Amino acid sequence: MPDVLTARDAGVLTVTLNRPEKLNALTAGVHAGLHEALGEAADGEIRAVVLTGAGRGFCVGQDLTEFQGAAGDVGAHLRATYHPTIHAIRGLDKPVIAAVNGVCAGAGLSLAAACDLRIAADSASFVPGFVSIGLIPDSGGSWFIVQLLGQARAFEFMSAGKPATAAEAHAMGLVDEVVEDAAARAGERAAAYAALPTRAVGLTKHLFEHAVTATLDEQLELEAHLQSQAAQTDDFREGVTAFLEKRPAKFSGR
Ligand code: LHQ
Repeated sequence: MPDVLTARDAGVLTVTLNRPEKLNALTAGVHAGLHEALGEAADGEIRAVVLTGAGRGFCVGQDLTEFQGAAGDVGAHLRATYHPTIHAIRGLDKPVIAAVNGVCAGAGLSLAAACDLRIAADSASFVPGFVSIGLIPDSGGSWFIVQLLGQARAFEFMSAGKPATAAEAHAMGLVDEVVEDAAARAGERAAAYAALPTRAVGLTKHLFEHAVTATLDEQLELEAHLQSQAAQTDDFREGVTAFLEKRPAKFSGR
């Protein structure tokens, strides 16, 4: 079986990390599969993406057996494999929803944090991981987790190394929803996104990403620039026409 599976259902692409016996630890093979899957997600017919794990784990980060004996140049490994994955998720102009079906640790936690939404199973757990083996948060973890939790709580969580339950993760703002079946709920959320004006959703993602480091004037300018693009879409025309005709809009994603 491939290390990463993809399945299409209408406008939704589900990407499943598929090393269940190793809780979907990330190897070079998983990275290659993930890059390919995220490339498929860029297809114009895909309007929302779900990222999940097979079995009882979401993803436990780097497969530590690849670093047995000698770690080698970890920085180079991050740049060559993890950074493109994180950029692919953030650069995708459609929502990526993490269905955190089970344990999520280390770079797996960073991966979930890089997604646009996180739906956790009530049985999921969130393991900082890094500090417990003498490492620091990587794969964007030091950026996304600060965005989600704020600097002080992010430091407390990531430096203490203590796992959080799904309920605790929800309380601290790490996950958006806790449900019994994360994949089913993430599928529902993705299907709802796939019926929305996809370009507007993608531009909103880009706009909010930019807001993190922008001044107000820079943000006002980007809003004006991107709104011009949104106003050129079929979905804008359909949205206004449907409103005026007092009927539900049917958005094509174009
Ligand atoms: C694993 C792993 C794993 C391999 C479970 N590797 N096999 C570092 C370097 C370079 C670049 C990128 O970034 C990073 C950052 C990282 O991501 S470092 C890795 C951070 N992750 C961890 O430290 C998690 C290590 N795993 C654990 O602490 C436990 O497995 C947890 C608490 C996640 C789950 O515990 P259990 O539910 O008791 O499951 P288990 O420990 O029995 O694991 C099941 C299997 O998965 C087991 O294999 P086995 O053949 O013995 O059944 C584990 O060895 C394997 N596994 N994590 N990261």
